[in-house]
Amino acid sequence: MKQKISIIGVPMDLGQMRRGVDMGPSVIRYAGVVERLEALGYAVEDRGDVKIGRPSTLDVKNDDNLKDLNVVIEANQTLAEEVSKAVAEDAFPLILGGDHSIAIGSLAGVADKVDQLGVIWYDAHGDLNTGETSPSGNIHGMPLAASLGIGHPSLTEIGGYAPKVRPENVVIIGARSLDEGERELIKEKGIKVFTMHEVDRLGMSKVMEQAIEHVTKNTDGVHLSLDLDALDPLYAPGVGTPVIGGPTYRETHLAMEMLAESGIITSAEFVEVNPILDVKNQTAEAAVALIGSLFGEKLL
Ligand code: HAR
Ligand code: MN
Ligand code: MN
Ligand code: MN
Repeated sequence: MKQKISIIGVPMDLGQMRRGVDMGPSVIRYAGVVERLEALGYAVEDRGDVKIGRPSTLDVKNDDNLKDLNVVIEANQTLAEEVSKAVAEDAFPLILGGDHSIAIGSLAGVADKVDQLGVIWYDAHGDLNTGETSPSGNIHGMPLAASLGIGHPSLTEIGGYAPKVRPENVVIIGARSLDEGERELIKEKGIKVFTMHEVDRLGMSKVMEQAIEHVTKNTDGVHLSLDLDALDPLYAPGVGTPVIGGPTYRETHLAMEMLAESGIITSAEFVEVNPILDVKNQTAEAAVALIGSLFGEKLL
């Protein structure tokens, strides 16, 4: 019997400034995610969407450079509880965003159930900012830092504990837009990063071999956090912060296929799909196709 997959939607768009990414879970569902997984023989349970509050006019930007902090905290707290329930039922949590700020809640929900959690962060960005280093105040640029226990306590303590993950158990793949404070943090903590330079130089196959080895060394579960803006905007135009020069659709499929073969992934999220910015739904469709590969779909 294959493991049950629990889908959790998180229609969050307040971690950044481009409206519309709150429709991400909905378009990923319309693109057929449940049917795709069922066709692979999985039992799929859709747990619906986490409720997202509306910001008060007093809460747009606070003194800590953390936009819409209260709504983001509240949603992530609820998400952590939902993910935790799925894990308690031995289901595989598959979280659909929403902007990347929701990774804080996803990781809070999975990390307390495993001793040491590994994380693969597939993203054009590092998401390693804090209120102090962020050029934007957008919390979707901070979730990896928060999960490492770095940043404002109201973010690092979501789920009631910190940190969720240790720097040596994290690998970032596809990075090509890093802020100064993020670079410093990467060096200080010794975080393993395969930037686009390494992807170009080694090829995705070698990158994934090395990433899988790194992230499984001292861990007993691995979370995949896939930001669709990791892909080159040619293949995933429907994202709020596109950065030219990313991995192709096929390279990203290869990455997912290698993760499927390795069998290491124990939870995953697909974030930042914004249908308002998309072209003929191709970013949502890419997300669903990549989810298929992650769960073992083969070309032949
Ligand atoms: N690094 C920039 C910031 O912190 C841009 C972050 C864009 N982030 C995402 N998530 N789309 O990866 O504001
Ligand atoms: Mn991101
Ligand atoms: Mn733990
Ligand atoms: Mn990104």
